[in-house]
Amino acid sequence: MGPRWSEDELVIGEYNDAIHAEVLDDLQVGEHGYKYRILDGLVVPPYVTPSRYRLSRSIETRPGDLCYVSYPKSGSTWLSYVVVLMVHGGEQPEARTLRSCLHWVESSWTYPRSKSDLDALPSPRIFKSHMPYRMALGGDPAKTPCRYIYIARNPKDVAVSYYFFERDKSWSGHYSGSWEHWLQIFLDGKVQRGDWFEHVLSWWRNSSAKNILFLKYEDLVRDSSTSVLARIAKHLGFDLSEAVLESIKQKVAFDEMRQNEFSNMHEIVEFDGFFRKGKIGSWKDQFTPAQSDMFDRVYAERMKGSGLEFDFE
Ligand code: PPS
Repeated sequence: MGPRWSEDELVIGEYNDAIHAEVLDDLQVGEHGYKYRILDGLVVPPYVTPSRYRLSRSIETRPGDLCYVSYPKSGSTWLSYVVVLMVHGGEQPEARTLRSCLHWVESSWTYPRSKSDLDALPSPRIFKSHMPYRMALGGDPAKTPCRYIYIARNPKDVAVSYYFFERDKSWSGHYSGSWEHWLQIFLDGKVQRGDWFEHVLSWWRNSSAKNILFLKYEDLVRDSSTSVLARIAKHLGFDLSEAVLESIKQKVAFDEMRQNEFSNMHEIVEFDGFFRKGKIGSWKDQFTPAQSDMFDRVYAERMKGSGLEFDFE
């Protein structure tokens, strides 16, 4: 049985509390109008609702299931297109949009919305999540048959990308603060999906599990061959030729994805400018030298002993 919703139902208009927040009494409004709720101690967007979160936690994943995960603004959409193409042997599927090929269970904006919707989905089910490890889709990832890919990006570029994504946009609760303020709440772990360090390190510390692949956005950007794509294919259990990997690489290039109606998310009214720069180091256009020094100090302290490093340029 196929999905019970149409692609038209996946079109997203403006965010609306009454529809998307599902319950209103736990919504909070922080400084500069930043709207959120707290779930299990984590700051999440209003459209991540208690019932959807419970559903995503309770999924009993089955062999063949795939789940890609990231902190926001870390390259997850890019990765999602790679995964969808790999599932379809390197070809763009018949569907109208990339989003309709993915299941973002923790979000009230999307389908599927019930256990029976989930059960009815054909394999392989491709799940999206922005949760830290302890709140992952499907329970404790290392103990499930699902194959997870976590993609992480250097936090200076994440902070900047996130600022432009959230600023004045209705789905985030109309955040209207300055960059300086945003940087502070980002470092304080008060933005939606919480503390970047905790999020990334939670998956990093569990990445020796054989069903978890930990990737970096920068490695994907810098990959002049197809070696990162080959690692992804191997992890997902797909035997793809060099020619197929090469064609995937071309399809997921920044300009290609931005122009392609299938992948550019034109169907989401508020996502204008989603494909912003797609580079390593665009933080340099935004951070002052003092902000950069302050960030570097926090970064050194929080990452100490983790064994995880990022390229910032
Ligand atoms: S979201 O909304 O949290 O799911 O965002 P996410 O997709 O994780 O990250 C968005 C950033 O990824 C950039 N992007 C790409 N970079 C390189 N190549 C490709 N194909 C690509 N597609 C998306 C996107 O431009 C955002 O980064 P910034 O720095 O804002 O440009």
